[in-house]
Amino acid sequence: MEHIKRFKLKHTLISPTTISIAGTLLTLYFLSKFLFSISPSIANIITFPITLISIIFSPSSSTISESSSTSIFLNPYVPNFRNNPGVEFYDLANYQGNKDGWQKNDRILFCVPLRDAAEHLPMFFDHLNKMSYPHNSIDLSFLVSDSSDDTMGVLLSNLQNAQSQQDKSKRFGNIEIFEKDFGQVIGQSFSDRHGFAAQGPRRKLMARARNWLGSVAIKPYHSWVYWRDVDVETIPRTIMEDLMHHDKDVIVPNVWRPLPDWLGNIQPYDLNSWKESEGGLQLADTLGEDDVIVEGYPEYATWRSHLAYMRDPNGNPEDEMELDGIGGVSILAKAKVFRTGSHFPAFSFEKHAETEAFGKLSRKMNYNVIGLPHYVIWHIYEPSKEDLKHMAWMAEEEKRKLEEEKLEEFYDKIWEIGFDDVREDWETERDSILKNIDFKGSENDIFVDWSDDPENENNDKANKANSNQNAKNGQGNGEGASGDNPGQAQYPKEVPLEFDPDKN
Ligand SMILES: Nc1nc2c(ncn2[C@@H]2O[C@H](COP(=O)(O)OP(=O)(O)O)[C@@H](O)[C@H]2O)c(=O)[nH]1
Ligand SMILES: [Mg+2]
Repeated sequence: MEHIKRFKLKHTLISPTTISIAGTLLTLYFLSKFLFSISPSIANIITFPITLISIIFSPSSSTISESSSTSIFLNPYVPNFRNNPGVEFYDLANYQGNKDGWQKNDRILFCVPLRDAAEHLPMFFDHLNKMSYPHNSIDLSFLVSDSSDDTMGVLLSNLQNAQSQQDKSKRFGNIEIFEKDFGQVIGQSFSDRHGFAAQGPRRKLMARARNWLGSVAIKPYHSWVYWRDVDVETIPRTIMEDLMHHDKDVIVPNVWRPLPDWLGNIQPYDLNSWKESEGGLQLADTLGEDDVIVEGYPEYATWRSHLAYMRDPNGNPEDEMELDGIGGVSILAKAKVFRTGSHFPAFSFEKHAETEAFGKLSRKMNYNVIGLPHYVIWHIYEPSKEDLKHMAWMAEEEKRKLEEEKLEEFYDKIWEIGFDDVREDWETERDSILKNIDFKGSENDIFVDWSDDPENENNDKANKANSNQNAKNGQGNGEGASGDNPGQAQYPKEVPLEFDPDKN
């Protein structure tokens, strides 16, 4: 692990014992300037020993920024603390934040608040390890609060992996972990966190957590402070440089989230980045002293322009938009913003709290607060309670359909095995079968000749008996008894009604 002492910058260059050397150097310097105006090549020969000596005398030359490395000549007096062990000296002018900080060794304090974040940490570290900003110049600071999962354990093992990488340039700078519970009782599920009533208290508590973290972690040698939530799914590896080169006091990207297909694919996520509106100001006037406006809820119609909705997928990622309130998923700020007193209000500041109030407060302190409408990072998708219900219903539907399909398949098999499909045969045989049918039907009597039956005699008797009976009942003569069963009345008299060839 890199050690912070490495970055204590020049403060012992001129002492009583070195005063004569410094005097000589200064003389040589002015001489070289003079010579340079006459002949640059002669001047280079003279200035080379000066450069060499200043490198040797500087205890941390590798980390001195461009502006500071020349300050020996611009600011000759630097107090000497060599004989005061434990005293550190920082010229804070050297940590203002350069727009090309990755080339100037600007140190970034990277702050991450964590709660029940174990499941997200591997993804988070994956992004972290891929970042292009020089890792040695990034100091990581975590605050773990109110967690019921193994956030701390997972954090430690991921840090261990990161800091034991063979390639030392991949290791991060100083790392600090703070632990403090704030008694957060609002659950960490999507619906718990995003219920309307939860917003005010939750935002105020988160503000306290951020302030604790930021205030204990920031060191004089930090030029930038970057705030990042753990649950970002997709983010460019150049995020630091992409934000930094805009050279703004406070800057945020646009934050969207992916959605499952059935919900429409993608959606703006962070509605906390916005530009103030007349409607918002009027609403604020109607609210109580401690109230906190939160965006995205019908209870508070503000009619503000949200950074999220300004996005054009084909828009220029460099485009900037002035903001008043900002979200906290990914904020890059110059360290001086915090040093001069801006912070995350844990109370209602202009009817806002936490990151939105940080934006407003920073504006009030004349810092510029900027959003990038077409430069997008992607928060994870977490299903709400409604989404979970719908997903459960979809899963049931899918199961039901599968069972239905299986059943259909089964019936198809039974049909194939159990029945011959004779529909085609019927088409060809129908005509020859039907040709023997007497379509005139009941108009003609059908005579059955039983004369060659050996039991003819018995049948004859039976026929006669039946005929007599039928005559008595009025059947068989076409009159019909009730009219309910006209077909029966048209059987020929010779055929017994209940004739059964097996019995007779
Ligand atoms: N220290 C601390 N971190 C928290 C707390 N609540 C959330 N976080 C972390 O703060 C970041 C943002 O929280 P999150 O719940 O994702 O916010 P949302 O996406 O705006 O709903 C994440 O990294 C969380 O792990 C808390 O009470 N204390
Ligand atoms: Mg989140």
